[in-house]
Amino acid sequence: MGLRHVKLYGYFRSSAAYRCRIAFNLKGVAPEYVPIHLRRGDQRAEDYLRLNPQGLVPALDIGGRVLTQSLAIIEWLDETHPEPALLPGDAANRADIRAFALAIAADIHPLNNLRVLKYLKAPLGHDQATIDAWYRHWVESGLAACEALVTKEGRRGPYCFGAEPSLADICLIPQLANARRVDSDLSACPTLLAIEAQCATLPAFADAAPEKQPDAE
Ligand SMILES: N[C@@H](CCC(=O)N[C@@H](CS)C(=O)NCC(=O)O)C(=O)O
Repeated sequence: MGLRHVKLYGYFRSSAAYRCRIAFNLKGVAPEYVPIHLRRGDQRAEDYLRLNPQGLVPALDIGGRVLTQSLAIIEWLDETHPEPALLPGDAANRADIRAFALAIAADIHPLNNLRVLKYLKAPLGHDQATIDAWYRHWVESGLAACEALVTKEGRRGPYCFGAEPSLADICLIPQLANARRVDSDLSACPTLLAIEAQCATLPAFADAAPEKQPDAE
């Protein structure tokens, strides 16, 4: 089902936009997709900065009003389209899901974002091997902690926190895709990899993959 007047600004390889694509697919609604070419620097163009002064994707134009930050966009979607719930369960379960999502979105992802990696190269002058080591370090240690979060109190699978995919799975799958791009060692994360295999069986996840997007290169 199309979502009239709603536009999602993203980039095929952006894991934050990928989170939003999965969430929209799970809800069965499709905003118009507007690609912003991050490698070319389109996120810093004046027109785009008017939409998102942070110069980051995603942004969601809901008709004259623009929402930013993937988790805020997904919570807006969950509140306006309650089924299926992306934050299911009781208050403690929802806190677990939010904590896992933030462990990725607030603690892992920002350290490996494009603008941070570019800054390490210039002006700081690090070579590509050092930058890749930085990336792998934060993603491997961060995901090992996420593995502990989903196993800490007796696991209720097959998804991160129960029988249905939630905001936690929505954040996990794009972060694993990022980790693979720099050949990270994921051997400390067998449960996360099993969750990934489970998510891959759902078209909502499979159709949101970077290589399936119209701007994929
Ligand atoms: N916390 C933000 C992160 C957004 C973000 O960092 N987006 C990246 C792509 S995944 C971006 O636009 N990077 C552009 C740049 O670094 O110049 C969110 O969840 O939406």
